[in-house]
Amino acid sequence: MKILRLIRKGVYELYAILDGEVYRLSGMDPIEVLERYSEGKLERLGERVELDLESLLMSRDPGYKVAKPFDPVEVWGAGITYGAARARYVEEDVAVIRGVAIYALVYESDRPELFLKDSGGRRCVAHQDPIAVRSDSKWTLPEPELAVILGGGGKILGYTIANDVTARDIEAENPLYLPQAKIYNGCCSFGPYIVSRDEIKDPHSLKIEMRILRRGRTVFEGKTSTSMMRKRIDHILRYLFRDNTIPPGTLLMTGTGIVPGKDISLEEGDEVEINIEGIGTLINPVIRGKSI
Ligand code: DO4
Ligand code: MG
Repeated sequence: MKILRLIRKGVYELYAILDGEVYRLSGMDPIEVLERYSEGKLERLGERVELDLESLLMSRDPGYKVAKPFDPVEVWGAGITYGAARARYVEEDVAVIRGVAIYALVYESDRPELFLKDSGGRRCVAHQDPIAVRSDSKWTLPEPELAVILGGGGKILGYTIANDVTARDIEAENPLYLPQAKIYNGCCSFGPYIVSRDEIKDPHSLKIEMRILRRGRTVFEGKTSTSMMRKRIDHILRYLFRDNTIPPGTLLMTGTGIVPGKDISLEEGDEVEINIEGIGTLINPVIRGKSI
């Protein structure tokens, strides 16, 4: 099952796509739907409707807007889970302290890097909404990541696409500036779909592709696979939940394996396109500075 949320006339509408049919689920919460579905207790799927979701996702229908598929209580990020991220941070001498590259250490250690990206999800935006470059950053990059939606008891309910947008210059200046590099208005996007857990046979074998478009021209493209993740999702989750009560309805981003260099930075007017096999495509325009 896939879940998609739209806004029509200012009101949220929740849709489920199952076996090629589209159903409108009135008045239901997306996490509750996923929980019930995972337990085989979603009795009725709601009324079947004829909707061209692909056109809606490209925002060609002015009557609808794509919303975040759910409102996360918390958003967490895992860092340096891919060798490509380790290599880039080491090559750029990020946070080398007394001769030790802390990003190489964290890649090799059992304990993952985990950071709180947002609480309440207000800084995160939906498909087709603008992500932001901080007004005081000259080098900001997108991070395309597989993200998991967590239910009660830490159960994985489904998967989505996330963009962990990061002010790389602020992050590189001093490791203690990480929260400012990671957390600001428009620092994250996710969606447009949630794909239920049963539809993703192996979350560790999904192709990920990202493109940055500038005035319609591709100025960066990269690809990876979740098979390149050094730390498995279950392993990251064990650390996330250790002595830490994580509420149902939390989003965990699992790290990036596509890490552009210093020759590219997001600019106002760019568009970032991320595709994850079996999940879909997340597209966001870029602006500089954002109020919410
Ligand atoms: O401190 C660095 C975080 C890196 C990150 O967000 C990632 O690897 O995805
Ligand atoms: Mg990241």
